[in-house]
Amino acid sequence: MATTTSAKLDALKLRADFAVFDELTNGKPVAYLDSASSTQKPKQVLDAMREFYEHSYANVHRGVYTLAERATEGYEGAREKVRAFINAPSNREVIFTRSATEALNLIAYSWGLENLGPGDVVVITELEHHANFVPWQFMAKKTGAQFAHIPIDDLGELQLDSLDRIAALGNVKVVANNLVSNTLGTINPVEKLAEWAHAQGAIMVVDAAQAAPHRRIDVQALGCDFLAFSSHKICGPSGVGALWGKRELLEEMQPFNLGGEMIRSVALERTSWNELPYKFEAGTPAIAEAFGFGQAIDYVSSVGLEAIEAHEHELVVQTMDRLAEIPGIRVFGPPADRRTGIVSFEVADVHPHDVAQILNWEGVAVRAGHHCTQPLMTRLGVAATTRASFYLYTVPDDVVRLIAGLQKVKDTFGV
Ligand code: C6P
Repeated sequence: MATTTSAKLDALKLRADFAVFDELTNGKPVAYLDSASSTQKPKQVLDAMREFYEHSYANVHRGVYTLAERATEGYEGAREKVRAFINAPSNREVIFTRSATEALNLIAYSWGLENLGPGDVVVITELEHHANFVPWQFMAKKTGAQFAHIPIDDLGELQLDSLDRIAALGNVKVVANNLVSNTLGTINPVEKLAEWAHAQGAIMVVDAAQAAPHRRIDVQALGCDFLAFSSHKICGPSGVGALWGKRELLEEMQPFNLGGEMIRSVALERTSWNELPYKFEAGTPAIAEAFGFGQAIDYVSSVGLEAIEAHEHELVVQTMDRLAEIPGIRVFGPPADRRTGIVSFEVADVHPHDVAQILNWEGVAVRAGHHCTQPLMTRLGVAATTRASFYLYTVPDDVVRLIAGLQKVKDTFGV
């Protein structure tokens, strides 16, 4: 594995860290083009987790014995790695959750229930993942607030000239947007939206699930109030994610889950809450998984976020150039320089599930479906797309195999 941040990464060399690339699936090596859904895990992360489970495992924050202290150190050490990774001012502001989804629900419930009401406006976008759409839609309904969206243009980019119209609807209280769209790869102007949100007296919630693994994140530079992402999309284990929030907001919020660990004292008459971040971490957390999350952050940081971004950009250019040469293929979303390593497309007259099935026979793994973005599918006028997505271990040959597989799809269907 690379140990220094370099301008260019060597994906072929990095693949040695991932056992799956040495194996044959259905007689073929896998061209894994579904990293936006979840990434493969390097042996450095898996070995470290195994070592942790074998030699440093106990519950956290509860025991005074050595194993418990080691476990707590591993868990809290991971919190510090997450903090540094997103340049958060304090690790009290970093909360471990089960996932980005749980982090976004936490904000919608704990902040939304207390702060939204009739006359208020909740603003999301037309390209939100359901995880940052449904909780806000639900909370708007529950509190009587309006639910408004920022539309996109035909390239899948936000139409910011709609903001004045939205501001006229009422009291804008929250703006929730993904930094990178999981379906189109669009890089969204979150800094601008955060400025606008604050000018309205609103908070800015950033879903960074598809951004944090691929671009350097700095919550202070983004100017947001909350940011969420998951470990499993960044070479870490599933079952753990992170929520960052501004301390003053987190301090004011009610807890999301109730039970052990999140309390200061409990009596028959009254219960009081623990300090941050524990107020939001009820019960036994995903201890070794949080530790593994920290190890994954070390892994991708050692490769370098700039190198990952540049590598994926080259793959996107290669893919979009090749797809443009194939008649009957329509690529969705913006040009390569305004997207990350995600390419969604359709093959005329072939259902995306059939495309994915035939690609699978060729050993090419892609996702087909609505990608948990049904409002976006409606805007694009399709029920589903086929999506190829890249990461630090993707090589140009994977794209060559995707293109060859698509030719097979066209031959099979005679289109
Ligand atoms: N997107 C995809 O294939 P979880 O599942 O909680 O780790 O992440 C949810 C989520 C939130 N926001 C965005 C932008 C996402 O892309 C995702 C997960 C996967 O696109 C699975 S649906």
